[in-house]
Amino acid sequence: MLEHKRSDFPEGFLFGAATSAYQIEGHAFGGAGRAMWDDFAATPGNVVRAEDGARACDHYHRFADDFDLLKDGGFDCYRFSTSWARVMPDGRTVNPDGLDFYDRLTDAMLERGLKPCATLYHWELPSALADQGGWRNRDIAGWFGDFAEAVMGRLGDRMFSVATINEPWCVAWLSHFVGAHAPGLRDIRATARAMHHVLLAHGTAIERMRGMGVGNLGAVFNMEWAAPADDTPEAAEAAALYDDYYNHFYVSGVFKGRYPDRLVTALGDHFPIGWQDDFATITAPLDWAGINYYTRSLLAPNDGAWPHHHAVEGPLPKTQMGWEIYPQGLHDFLVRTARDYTGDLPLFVTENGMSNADVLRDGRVDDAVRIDYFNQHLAAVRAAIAKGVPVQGYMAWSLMDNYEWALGYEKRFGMVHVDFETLKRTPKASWHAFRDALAR
Ligand code: IFM
Repeated sequence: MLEHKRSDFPEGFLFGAATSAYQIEGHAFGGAGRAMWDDFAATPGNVVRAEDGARACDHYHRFADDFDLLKDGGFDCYRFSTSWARVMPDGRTVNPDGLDFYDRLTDAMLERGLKPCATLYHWELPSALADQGGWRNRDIAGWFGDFAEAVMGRLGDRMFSVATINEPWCVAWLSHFVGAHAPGLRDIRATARAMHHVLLAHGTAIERMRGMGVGNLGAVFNMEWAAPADDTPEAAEAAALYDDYYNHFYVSGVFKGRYPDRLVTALGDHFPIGWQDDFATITAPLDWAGINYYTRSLLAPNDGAWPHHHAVEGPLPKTQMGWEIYPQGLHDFLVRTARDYTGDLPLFVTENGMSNADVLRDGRVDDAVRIDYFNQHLAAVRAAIAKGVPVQGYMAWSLMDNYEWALGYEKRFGMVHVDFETLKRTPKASWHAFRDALAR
């Protein structure tokens, strides 16, 4: 059971669940174009068992039942994403079937009283655009603006909120520096360009949507608390650098119109020419900001190449991902983001949750550890609200088990269990716990 109930939160506080297109829809259905994740997964060694999102949860055909679960659970809103490769298979030309699908999805949400919270891009870049350099190519800002206009030209009148790009750190760093996500590059120059272009594309889309009269526009940042592994100055510096390139870079660009000094020093030679002139677009005013939060990292210095640090294993209990459970970080990010960047702007927790090796037994999944995780993180949200931080909603990741990118279907984040053979859905104890809490 959740220790919190709806009435513990301010009037109008929204509870929701989040998913993303490639992770649940079934990318093979409905005429979607090839996406860079199809290519990445087809490259041996990139994804566990080379699994891809071709079928995923088959949400494409089962969305009505999935939305019934949200409604029956008492959720207020649903955070979903619109696949670029589905709407524009070649990255530039609209596929009417793709827009029709999101139109049906929107109406099905509204019919059930669910507020649609769209995220335009959650990582399935059309392969045709990846072939032209993807996030390394400055033209992506205009391409993304066109995509935003196409999608919101059709859906914009019915969205509760619209976010641009999910988790810029993952789009840029994880995918171009670490190489763990598509397109799987390990290239500092590609990284710096992607870091800047992802923000330029964000701002361009905001300007275009604002021009069309679409309202309640925001951005979603993933944040990981960065702590020194010991109390040496070197560990403190390692954590500060990590904090800069993981957390500060994107919010600083969007809300302050500048990048942290450490990163300008380290990456300045690799940013695209004229990057200093783009902040008028990057800082396009927003109506809200979202934070995706899961864990923290402990950083220690090392003698290797820049960024001269490595993460060490922490002592706290861990999820199936090996991520430490550290709810204090969510509280601290909410407080810090409002204090240093967003002020009175509404904040939303747009993702929070844990993967667990859930087992379906006698038609039930007893995910007590996940309920405990939610309990701890909802307490962190309440503590931030008590300090005056304007948090207006919380969205659990995820509605259902789905494609966890390079880790395939092995890591289960859902409040609803999915049998990936039969695709049968079974609400877990955590879904029942939310249903109970949201009715109280
Ligand atoms: O599954 C992902 C999601 O796509 C983005 N945020 C983190 C989740 C868990 O890793």
